[in-house]
Amino acid sequence: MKNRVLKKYKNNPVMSPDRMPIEVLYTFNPGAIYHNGEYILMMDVTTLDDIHRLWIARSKDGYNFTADPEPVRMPAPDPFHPEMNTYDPRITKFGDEYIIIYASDLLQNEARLGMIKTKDFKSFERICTASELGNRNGALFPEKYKGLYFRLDRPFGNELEPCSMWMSFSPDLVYWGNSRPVMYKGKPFKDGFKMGAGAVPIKTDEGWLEIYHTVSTTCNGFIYRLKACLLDIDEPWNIIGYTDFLLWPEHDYEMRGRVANVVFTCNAIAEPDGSIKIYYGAADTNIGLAEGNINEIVKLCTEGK
Ligand code: BMA
Repeated sequence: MKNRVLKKYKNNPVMSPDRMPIEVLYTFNPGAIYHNGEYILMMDVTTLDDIHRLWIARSKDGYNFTADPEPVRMPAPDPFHPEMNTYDPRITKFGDEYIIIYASDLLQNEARLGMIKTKDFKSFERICTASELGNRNGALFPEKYKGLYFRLDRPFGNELEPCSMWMSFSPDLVYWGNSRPVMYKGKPFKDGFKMGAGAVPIKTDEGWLEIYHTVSTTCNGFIYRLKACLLDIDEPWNIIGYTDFLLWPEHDYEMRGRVANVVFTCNAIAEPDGSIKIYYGAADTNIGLAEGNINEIVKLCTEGK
């Protein structure tokens, strides 16, 4: 691996269906955070009934994970949105709580943003369903903007059509609005048919660092790859820098599975030594780990703008 900014862990994947306590179809796209001496992966796990469930795996060292015996016990459903599939969770530490925004489907592609919270990753409480139909890739910032919660999100109509990354604001996590586009095809890229938030943004001296996915079209289907951008601290809907591709599918575990040619992230863990860990979904089937250095990624963003 030449001089890559994000280096894939040599023993990838760190999680795959064969390491689960029961037979499952896929393990992918985890939210991830370090809590109480443990790396927590909140994974998408597809069970044999083809339902996507949130399921936690834990690790002391960040490399060797053990899945819980059972999926997350979700709090009682929203009576107006009795979700079936739950996937792509993004975990934000806010005070002494963790707020999780995830895709909540009645059926595939009837997606809304679900929102739950926990203090211990054992019991979970529902906050609300935080969007109308047709929204995914919600990532809550870990602090408020001028007194308001704010998040990246991704409204879409038909998921086969182009869609982009937006930002919305809320006084209370329940009512969201003042929405605006952050990034779309042409702003600033020529490529990227679709794009959406990946990780919960990380605050740096230069701006909010966001690792996100872009989807390119080929004559043989989509390719999902990761890039990074920097968002202005004072006007966070403004992109002030961005990189080329940082992570792409190239190995068997990233190119064969439920959906081929996909690397996708819902997390980036900033370590105290300035390094970063990204637990990424690979071909919607496995979970890989890529590591890098935050300053190097920020530098690439500012050089690339
Ligand atoms: C996106 C989401 C992700 C998935 C990706 C590739 O739209 O549904 O969960 O990893 O497609 O299939």
